[in-house]
Amino acid sequence: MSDLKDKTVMVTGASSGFGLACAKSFAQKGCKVIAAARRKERLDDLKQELKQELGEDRVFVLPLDVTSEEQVNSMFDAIPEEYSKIDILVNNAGLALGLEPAHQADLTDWNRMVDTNIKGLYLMTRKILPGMVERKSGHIINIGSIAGNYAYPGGNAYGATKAFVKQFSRNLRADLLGTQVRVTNIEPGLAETEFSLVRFHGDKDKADNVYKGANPLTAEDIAESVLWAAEQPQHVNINSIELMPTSQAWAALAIDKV
Ligand code: NDP
Ligand code: 8X3
Repeated sequence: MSDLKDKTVMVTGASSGFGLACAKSFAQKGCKVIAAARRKERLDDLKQELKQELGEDRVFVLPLDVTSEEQVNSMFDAIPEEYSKIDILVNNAGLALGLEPAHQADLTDWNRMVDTNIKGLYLMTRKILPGMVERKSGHIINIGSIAGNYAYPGGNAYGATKAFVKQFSRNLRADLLGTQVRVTNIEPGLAETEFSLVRFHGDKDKADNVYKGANPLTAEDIAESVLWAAEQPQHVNINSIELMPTSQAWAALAIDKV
């Protein structure tokens, strides 16, 4: 196992769900964490909580909208020198919006998913990768989804953005051969976070209903798989991890009978 102590880890979407759990887990392992998201107050709370728990400050709060090329391009102006050599990037910021069939879906939702899950992820990667290649060390950990592997009704654009994440991760590996930079795609299934609340535009009853009785994965389960991939010895690259709750499995293909 590789020792993560004193590694610098940047986590996007650290204000909630998987990103929050990852930021905590990496800090608890002795890493310096750049916690990035749009909701700064939540990141400030995370910083304070970890400072109290660990007895030292290991979090740099970076307010960031990953869809903004300008913000991503200028982010190193705000990041202090001691956090500037990023060893691990967790590209986690992302969202699903809507579950309507394609012919009824809201185009604004589709645009936001593409901007965040695809463009945000590649902007972050393109910004941070050159430093990793130069240092001949680094790990990009993308948060994909089972939705990038299997189709489901209403998954339309969301699933397609996660299929991008899957193939982009593989293509990065192809480009990075010989650089020592590792790439992993984590592909979770049903996990209880604010994901459904966002997907259903704040409808809490609808969101709660997704998880009721389902015994879903937790954000901590995902953080554990992210950490496990990061802790592998340098000669081991975990290409992907697909995980689902035991309560989730495939169903038969649908047939429209007349
Ligand atoms: P949450 O809604 O709990 O967290 C999403 C995070 O993404 C928030 O911290 C949010 O922060 C951040 N985010 C969204 N848009 C932006 C943006 N433009 N710029 C920066 N940060 C942004 O959901 P999850 O933790 O569940 O989702 C995390 C990732 O996991 C997503 O990529 C999602 O697609 C994926 N996933 C989720 C699954 C699930 O069932 N929960 C399963 C498989 C994959 P803020 O709003 O403060 O900016
Ligand atoms: C989230 C998992 O199945 O709700 O990516 O799309 S799913």
